[in-house]
Amino acid sequence: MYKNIILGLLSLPMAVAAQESLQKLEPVNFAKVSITDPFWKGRMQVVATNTLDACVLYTETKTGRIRNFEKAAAGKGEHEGIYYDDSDVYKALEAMAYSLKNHPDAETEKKADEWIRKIAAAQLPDGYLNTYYQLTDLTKRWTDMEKHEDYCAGHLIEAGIAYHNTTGKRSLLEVAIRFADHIDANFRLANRPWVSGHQEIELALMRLYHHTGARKYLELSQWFLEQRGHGLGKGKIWDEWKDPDYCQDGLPVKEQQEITGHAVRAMYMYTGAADVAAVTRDAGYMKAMHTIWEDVVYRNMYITGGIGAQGKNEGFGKDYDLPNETAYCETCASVGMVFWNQRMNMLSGESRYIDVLERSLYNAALDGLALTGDRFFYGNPLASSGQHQRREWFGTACCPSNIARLVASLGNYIYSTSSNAVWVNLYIGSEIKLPLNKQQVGLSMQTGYPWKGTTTIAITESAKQAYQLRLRIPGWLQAPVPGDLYRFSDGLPTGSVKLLLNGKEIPFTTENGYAVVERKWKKGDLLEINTPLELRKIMSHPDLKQNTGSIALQYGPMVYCVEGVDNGGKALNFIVPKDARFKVQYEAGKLGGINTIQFDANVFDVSADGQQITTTRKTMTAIPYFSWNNRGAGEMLIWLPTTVAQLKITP
Ligand code: FUB
Ligand code: ZN
Repeated sequence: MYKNIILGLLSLPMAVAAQESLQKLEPVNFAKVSITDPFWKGRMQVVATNTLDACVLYTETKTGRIRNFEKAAAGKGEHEGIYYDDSDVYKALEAMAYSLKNHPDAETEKKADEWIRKIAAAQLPDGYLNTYYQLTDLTKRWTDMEKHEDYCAGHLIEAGIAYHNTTGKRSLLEVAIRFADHIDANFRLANRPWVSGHQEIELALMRLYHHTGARKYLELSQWFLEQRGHGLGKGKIWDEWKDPDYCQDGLPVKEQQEITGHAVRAMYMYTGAADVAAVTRDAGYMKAMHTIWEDVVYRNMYITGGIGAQGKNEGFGKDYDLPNETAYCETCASVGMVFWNQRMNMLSGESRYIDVLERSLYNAALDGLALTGDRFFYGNPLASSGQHQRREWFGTACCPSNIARLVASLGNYIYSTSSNAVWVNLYIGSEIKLPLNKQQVGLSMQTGYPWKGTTTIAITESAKQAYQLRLRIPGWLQAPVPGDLYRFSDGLPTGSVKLLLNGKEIPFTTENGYAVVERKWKKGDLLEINTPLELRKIMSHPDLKQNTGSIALQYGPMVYCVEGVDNGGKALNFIVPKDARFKVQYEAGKLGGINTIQFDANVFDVSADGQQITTTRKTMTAIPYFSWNNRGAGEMLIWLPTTVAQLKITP
């Protein structure tokens, strides 16, 4: 029977998605983008090896995640771990799939195929698949909406699509489709209420809709969104915690105006809502998301692009309440920020969403991954007294495979297209060849980003007719982020972009934060984009009390921090004086090659008996935030005090 479902799907019109989609921009899939970038290529290599090795080790050997599938297939055995652990297997498979595209590797593919066989063997004949309920009490399945059955299904769907895309193998996709159909039949078609306690399935179903062209997945995704905000939730969140806002269920999605609750759940849900809106152009979703996005970025986002200030709900607290040392800023939430902001950019064509995406990507998200690729941060604080340390793995292990899948699929975020334009969103060295408006476009981008502001784009295919290149003008040339949560404190003029075509400066128009150049491009044309990188000092909105009297340093997209290891073991005992001079320099041998910032500081030392303070003028070194904690634990600070009132110094 199942084969028939697949054959049926195959015969569905694959063009449905394209016809229906009124989305402004189309993403260029990572599989069409070959990354050559010195900064990112190394990171992708490390993910393909060390990060995936860690995922395999902890998924298969050091924890029972794969054993759970073996036991479920055998129909006996005790469930090991936590009820959402299946999702980590799926996310690791998704990361493997992306990575196989960039770095083909027979061993990785063999391991993935082996896991997929075990997953498929565990699936029940009715399509249900969840090792927790299968190994505990199947009669209780679908009774607690918080128990992540649909969340795990969502990650299964994403993995199935990714693996199909990369390898052409359908087996995992088929498992995913069977589970999606099980959910559709038992909930949407059966008119049985279900409020997902941990959203994710909405965005996954939209991916399945685009992948298969089957409209029922769009309808199911929309159905999941529409379940929210009507008091239908049942299970721990609703009955025990009495906190529907925790999972964004306090109001119908279209009526929501404020960001609430768990940060990852929120990001995944709004990504799914944006995906639905891209197809349906539902004004309700678009209006709600616009308002909520402003609430996130204008009042609730860290300078690193991290979100979710509090550990107690793994999510949002009060407006402007952004503590630094206890900042939760879960890595997964930053991955979610990348997803959501990409979708908002696709809907609107506005560069400010990419500004936020870039900030989260280069700072809060990348901080989640050690330079070696085999240590991870779950939370990403903005200050440390030395208590923070990346770890090999976590009991709840959502973050490692999430950062792995993000880095491995980086190509998804660089370019997009509209009817007659290629949009360059991120400056990352890469090559693409793709069809655009009945012709073939080929681009080869080289860049010194994020350390230098010069990028060249060489045209590798001559055009038959003119088309546009739309080049994002980084928002950080004008302001740190959209809104007034942060602003430059140094009064310097804002930077501006210069474009040179074949060595000569050219005029350009600007639209929605993109420089637009239209031309009948010839093979060999060379477009140079100069985005001046300058050291900028940032201060916070006065209501953000935790940062009163402090400044942060930014250079290009990177936020900087002071780490003890570069500064005599201390990072919390100095102030930046008004007359401090700053110097930026590239240090090839440090932390894989980074720009460091040297600046003058007044350093305070307390004698061992606590009786005396000495003040010395010293040169301090700041490093890009993402690279801290790669040389052991120690003090770290992003918001640097400018007066002694902010100091907490100890002997
Ligand atoms: O519940 C699954 C994942 O575990 C969430 O996304 C994370 O925040 C962590 O709670
Ligand atoms: Zn996580």
